[in-house]
Amino acid sequence: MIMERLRATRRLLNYTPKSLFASRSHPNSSEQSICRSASGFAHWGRYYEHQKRRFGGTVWAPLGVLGKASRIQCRYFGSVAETIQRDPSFSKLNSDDISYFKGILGEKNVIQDEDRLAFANTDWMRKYKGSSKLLLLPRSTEEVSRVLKYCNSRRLAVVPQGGNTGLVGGSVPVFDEVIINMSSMNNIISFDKVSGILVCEAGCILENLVSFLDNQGFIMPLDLGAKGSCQIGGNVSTNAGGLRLVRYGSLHGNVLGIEAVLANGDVLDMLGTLRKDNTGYDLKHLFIGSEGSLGIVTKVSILSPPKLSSVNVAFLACKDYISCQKLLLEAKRRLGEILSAFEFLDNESLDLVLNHLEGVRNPLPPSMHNFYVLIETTGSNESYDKETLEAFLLHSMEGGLISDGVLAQDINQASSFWRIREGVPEALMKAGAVYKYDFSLPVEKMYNLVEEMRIKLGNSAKVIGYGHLGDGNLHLNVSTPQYDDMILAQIEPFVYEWTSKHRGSISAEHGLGLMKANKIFYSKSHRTVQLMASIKKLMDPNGILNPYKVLPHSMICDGSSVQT
Ligand code: FAD
Ligand code: 2HG
Ligand code: ZN
Repeated sequence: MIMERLRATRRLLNYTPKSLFASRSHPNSSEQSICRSASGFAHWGRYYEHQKRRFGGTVWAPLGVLGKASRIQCRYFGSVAETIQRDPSFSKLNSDDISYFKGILGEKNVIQDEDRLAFANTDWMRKYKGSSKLLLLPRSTEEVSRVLKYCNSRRLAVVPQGGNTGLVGGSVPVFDEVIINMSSMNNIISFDKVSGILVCEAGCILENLVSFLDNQGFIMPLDLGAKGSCQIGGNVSTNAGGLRLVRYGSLHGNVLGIEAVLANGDVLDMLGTLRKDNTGYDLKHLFIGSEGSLGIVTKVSILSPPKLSSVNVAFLACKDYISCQKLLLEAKRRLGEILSAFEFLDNESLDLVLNHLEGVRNPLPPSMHNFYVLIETTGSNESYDKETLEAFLLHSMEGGLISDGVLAQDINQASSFWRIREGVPEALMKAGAVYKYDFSLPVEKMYNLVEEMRIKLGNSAKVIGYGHLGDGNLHLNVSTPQYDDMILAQIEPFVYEWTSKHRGSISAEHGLGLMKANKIFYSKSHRTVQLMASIKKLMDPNGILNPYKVLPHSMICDGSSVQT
């Protein structure tokens, strides 16, 4: 036993990668993640072509069920087993509308091409599909304002769309809503090297901002697997969490200002660049996480921390979930301010990645471990950071919290460890149908839900658990060969009731979108939701912005239920 421990400890500290990691290249190589690209996509057309390739050249026709029935109702697989009616108060698009939009945006930014529409109508998971006949690509705030003003006057419903990487069906139409995609608003407006404040347009792709800041010696306070496609406007609108929230906090803290266009076309200039500003209600927070239901975010100012030179990444194995929890506590205590990520995945998640993603290998010798933890430190003093991390690892190994582990010796190894963690959503997509849940739960209870779900589903599905353990955020995914209502009925409402009973949140970071609009009461009181509905009514009286999403549609339509 002691010999085994010693061997494991040696591997941890003297990890020599060559045999295992011969083929990996730069962390941003296109193989890294489905969504990564070194250059990003400045233009929607290129973006579309890339995404089309990514999905194997398939362009999807709208769901059969949306055919003749689409005018009145639609039904989605997965998490929305209920029927949704098209709101009859919305107008239908006509040729005058198209001419008007062409007049504002120019012919080439008014897209009616079927292939491109099929793509924009379909979400990343290929689970939610709308039947919009129009995609608009505004290039300025002024254009967004004119488009919305017109849509509001005509009662044409719209869907704001960023990189379309959302996981809750919020970024695509439910019926025939006009899609307003922000990818043509992708300019960096200013960067202040003294304060680290970046001001940019909402359509900037996250990875492009990361590259820009990297050249300036700064970083984005936000990082996620979808960075090669998602846009900062989408990130702000979903209040995306991601891989480094444990260190840099949420966008509510990092976003200093926002410019947004309201449903009636009014432009709200809240694009402050001040760290401190207590003049009245801080309305920008309403737009952070409101998923396009209150306005379209057109510009953002964001505080970026300086880039620090010393980054270390360890990939560790733990025998049980209790050890993962204790390791987290130790990491917080012993690594303190240099801890920049604490991610976990269970054995089933790792298996999925190894079985479905090419070129991904387990850096540990094949042996049965139940859990894996990825720890990253970021600091400014290389020798101090390394010593601190190594001392922590040795201590944890000796205390039995870690059963095995490897410490990356260079950037390629570090990125190959990250690839394992970031690759889970992609591997799930390749495995078949997936029921995706994103819970905030007390860390000590979190994994019980995965175990209970496994018992409930038996052999009929694979249940996997992973996520941002450092933030108490569990990604519970149920993977099956195809969608099946019987499986869904075993998962829901069970998982929501369980989460509510443990005072968790049914959406830690992905939002509510269409998937969970009617589930909000599991996490918020009736009174709170009523107030939200009143705010929505005040800001978007005709309900044209991203209808059927975020809040229960009945509360938006029924005037009596939104009184405060
Ligand atoms: P979209 O998907 O286009 O839109 C998302 C929502 O925001 C929609 O409701 C849309 O209407 C609205 N919206 C978009 N742009 C605007 C705008 N300018 N103004 C107003 N509303 C707008 N999420 C996390 O939080 N953490 C993760 O770690 C994470 N990892 C992911 C990994 C993968 C592989 C994938 C596919 C997704 C991941 N996500 C994660 C989910 C998703 O990437 C985030 O929600 C992201 O912030 C969405 O950005 P987007 O530009 O793609 O927005
Ligand atoms: C992640 O952390 C994303 O990888 C996606 O939030 C989570 O696929 C999921 O469930
Ligand atoms: Zn996540």
